[in-house]
Amino acid sequence: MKYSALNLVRNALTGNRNWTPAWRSPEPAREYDVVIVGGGGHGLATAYYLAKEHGIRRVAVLEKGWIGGGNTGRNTTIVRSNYLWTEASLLYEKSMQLWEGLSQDLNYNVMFSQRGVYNLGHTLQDMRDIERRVSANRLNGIDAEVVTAAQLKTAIPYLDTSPDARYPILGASLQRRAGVARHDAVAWGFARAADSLGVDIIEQCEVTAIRTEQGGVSAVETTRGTIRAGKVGVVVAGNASVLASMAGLRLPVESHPLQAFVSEPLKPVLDTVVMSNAVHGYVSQSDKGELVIGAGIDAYLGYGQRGSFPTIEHTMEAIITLFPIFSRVRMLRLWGGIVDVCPDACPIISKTPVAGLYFNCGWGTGGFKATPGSGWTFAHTIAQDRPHELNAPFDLERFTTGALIDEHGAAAVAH
Ligand code: FAD
Ligand code: PYC
Repeated sequence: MKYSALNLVRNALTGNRNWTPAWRSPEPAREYDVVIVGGGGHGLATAYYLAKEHGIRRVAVLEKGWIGGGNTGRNTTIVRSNYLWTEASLLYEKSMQLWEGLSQDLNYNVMFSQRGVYNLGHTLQDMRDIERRVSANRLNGIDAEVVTAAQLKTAIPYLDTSPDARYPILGASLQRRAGVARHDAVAWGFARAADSLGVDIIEQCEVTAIRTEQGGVSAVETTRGTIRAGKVGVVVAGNASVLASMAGLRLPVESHPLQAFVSEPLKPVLDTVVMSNAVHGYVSQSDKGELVIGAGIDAYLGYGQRGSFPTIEHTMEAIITLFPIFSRVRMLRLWGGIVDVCPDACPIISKTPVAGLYFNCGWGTGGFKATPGSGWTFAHTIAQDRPHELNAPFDLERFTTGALIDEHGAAAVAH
């Protein structure tokens, strides 16, 4: 179908009956070279890069609900690469570089907007940590700068930079290349591009068991029948432990709710992203005008995609502390996702003791920014049966060797 204004009107008036779907909806084949479990951004990106970079096209993405319906469609879309340790910085920076060409690569506008991300400092120790991280970022070739409270006052006029604020702002780190992207478009863009390379995207297809033969993966059982594959990549975020237990594995991962909120739409008031670890909240403004707000995880473990009232109150208090002007804004809706948290606040992109079974999880509160880089490195790991040098440090092995990469300080959203 041609994309003309007339077609747009016709489709709107006919309930989109004749709209050509952007990807096929095939019946699952009996066998694939690779099965990816989880149709979030990471799973779809993995399938895309398997086909594009490694020529592996007999690939299925199995999604129990609808693609992007998990954390991918529930996150607050912040993209940055300013992590402390070299291992993490390089991984997230690979992702940043892919983001910078993603709309062109997928031929789909993912609305990547490099509007900058500020991480505020409220104490002398915050400022020392900021300076240390900025230096570490620069040594890794990542753009980062320290800005003063006076610069913040000019750049973000509604931010309360007064010295008598409850948590006075002493300065911030700024990554100018950081920003936001449109989360749904990321899922749809990867889905459409993967589909066009022959990947089968199968929604409403829950994996209920993982079968092994002679120490290697052989098939998955699903609500739509048995699907055989010699390689299975599992990318199910908050459900990672559940899938791991199907293969007799235990992961060092806990699942927590993480909430987000949007306000009623406003005229443009905030053209960047502001995060504060100490006050503990963050806010940006979407292209529709809504304030997009979040804070940290709900402390308890759970799989319900909702959080508790104390976290809602805490988040609102934080945002109003930072931006008193927002106290009169009405909130429109809130929701929760389930994030998978590792003890060192870093992900797992790894082979497992079961041959042909790979896990990608543990992104906690911060995996959206990693979507392209995660898919790119996971595809390499699956195709070559060995990690790429960028994800080798994120192997499961680190939990036995002790070579943890502690990124709690750079997580920005506590988890
Ligand atoms: P998901 O998108 O969750 O995809 C996993 C999929 O697996 C789901 O669709 C699920 O239905 C499917 N699945 C589960 N079990 C099965 C099964 N048995 N069979 C088949 N399919 C199954 N990160 C950032 O970088 N920036 C942010 O601003 C940010 N904000 C966030 C705000 C909130 C409220 C939340 C919840 C998360 C946020 N994150 C953020 C984290 C980010 O959303 C995630 O790390 C990332 O989206 C994970 O992507 P994914 O593809 O791995 O997971
Ligand atoms: O990791 O930058 C991040 C983030 C922002 C909001 C949630 N996670």
